[in-house]
Amino acid sequence: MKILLVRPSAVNILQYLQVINSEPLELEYLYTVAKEKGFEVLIYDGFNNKKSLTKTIIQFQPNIVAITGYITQEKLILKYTKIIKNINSNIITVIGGVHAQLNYKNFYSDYTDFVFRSEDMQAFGLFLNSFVNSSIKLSEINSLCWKQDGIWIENKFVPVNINMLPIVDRTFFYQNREWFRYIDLRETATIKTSLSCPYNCNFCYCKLLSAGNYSVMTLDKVITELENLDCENVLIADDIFLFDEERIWNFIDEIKNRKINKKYICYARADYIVSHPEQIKALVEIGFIYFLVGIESYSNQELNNYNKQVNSDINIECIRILNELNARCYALMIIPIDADKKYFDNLYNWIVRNNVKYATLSIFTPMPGTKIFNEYKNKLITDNCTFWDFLHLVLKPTSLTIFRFYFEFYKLTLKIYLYTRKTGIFDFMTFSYFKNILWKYISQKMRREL
Ligand code: B12
Ligand code: SF4
Repeated sequence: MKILLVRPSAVNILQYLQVINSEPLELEYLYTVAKEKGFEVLIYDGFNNKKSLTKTIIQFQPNIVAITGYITQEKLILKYTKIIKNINSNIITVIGGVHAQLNYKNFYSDYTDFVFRSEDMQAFGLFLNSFVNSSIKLSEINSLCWKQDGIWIENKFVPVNINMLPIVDRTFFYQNREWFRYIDLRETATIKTSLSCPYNCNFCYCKLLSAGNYSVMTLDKVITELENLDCENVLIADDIFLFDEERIWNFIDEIKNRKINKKYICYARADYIVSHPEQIKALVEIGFIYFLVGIESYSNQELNNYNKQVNSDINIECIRILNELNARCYALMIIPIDADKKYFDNLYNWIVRNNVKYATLSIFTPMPGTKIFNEYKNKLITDNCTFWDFLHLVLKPTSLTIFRFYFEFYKLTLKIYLYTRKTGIFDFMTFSYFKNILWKYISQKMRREL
């Protein structure tokens, strides 16, 4: 049996800029499981593959196509399933991934055969085996949604521990390593060492994954993965990597003992950084370079509204500590929907005053699956899933017109870009870089992607 694993193409121009282009680790986990079960497997990475999906299917002739994706790709995934069935109605279509986990019903369609609601790789293995071993019952597969006589059946969802993940087979990454970069860090691999997050910020989708069950990978497994990883730069894709003080000290010791020499990017909270300056110094010494910190806002009122449990003084101190260590504090900021012109100006002044050298702006966007989505669901001004990229308004701004809000948002984004440019991290974006990106964009559009 042949299995094709698909990450859909990027759906907006920003993605084409490829300032960040991440390894499709989720597909590599599926690949590992399918290979281990003895199937013939192929990864199709729509972000990067030059060939169209249609051509790939016709040539590879898979029996099963498993698709991952995020909210912005919801319609595209559904379109893929239709195309697949039109090519060959016998091909089995399976959908999974973070968006499907909490919004699985959105994928119930005539062209979808199965939807997975969990991270459980053993369940995926069992699912594949069920096609060659008739004693395996679909009803016994954790979190699987499947159709019986046209009716969708939802198996029980049992949250899993991250330690069930297999040692990932990175053949795909090694074959295509030049695709994957993190800003100025070329050839960046991804690892994931925890599921969900123990905090409770009310806008957050990530903490709801794995049914909100926070689990961490044993340090031994993490260190072995890093030791065997043939790549200098590593994105640690945990929602929060710095949580357990003792685990992080042990991590630092092990990296030193085993002489692992890499550069790291991780997500962290400002309060952890402020309360562990010595540990942060030690992390910087072993190669931590980017700290992606959910600063969210300069206003205490906003921070309270988000239940961030961090105040503005802590945020400022966090930026100071990281600057002093010459680490890069990437401030993740949310623009509230009631922002007026003064808010945008104040934010820029705050960024400059506090020497925030790196920042990204996200427009406040309630994510389907979160509690706050229900609060806002009647106020949405669009149902276009591609707008859920934090760069579009999905709610009507309350202090500015839509046009003026976008104007201020993109003006500030540009100002921050120009400010950050001085640090040199965007120096790789030369004229020929943009030329290549534009060419990739046009050629992908010309073959109409599919
Ligand atoms: C790294 C990252 C990226 C990378 C891309 C990574 C990638 N592999 O494609 C970059 C920086 C480019 C990116 C961009 C975006 N991202 Co992002 N990203 C992440 C982050 C931090 C980690 C993802 C990761 O690498 N996980 C590691 C893999 C191994 O874990 P996994 O995806 O959960 O996969 C496991 C299971 O889900 C399952 N699985 C996955 N797919 C499938 C498929 C099948 C068939 C099966 C059976 C199982 C299965 O198996 C895997 C192993 O257990 C997550 C946060 C998070 N908690 O997930 C946000 C996150 C996924 N991103 C998000 C969003 C919204 C975006 C953007 C749309 C907007 C933005 N500005 O960030 C863009 C759009 C990108 C696109 N696809 O078009 C949201 C998605 C929410 C949603 N409902 O879809 C998240 C959850 C963050 C958030 N703010 O809530 N992102
Ligand atoms: S700390 Fe970060 S990942 Fe955790 S709930 Fe808050 S925003 Fe989400």
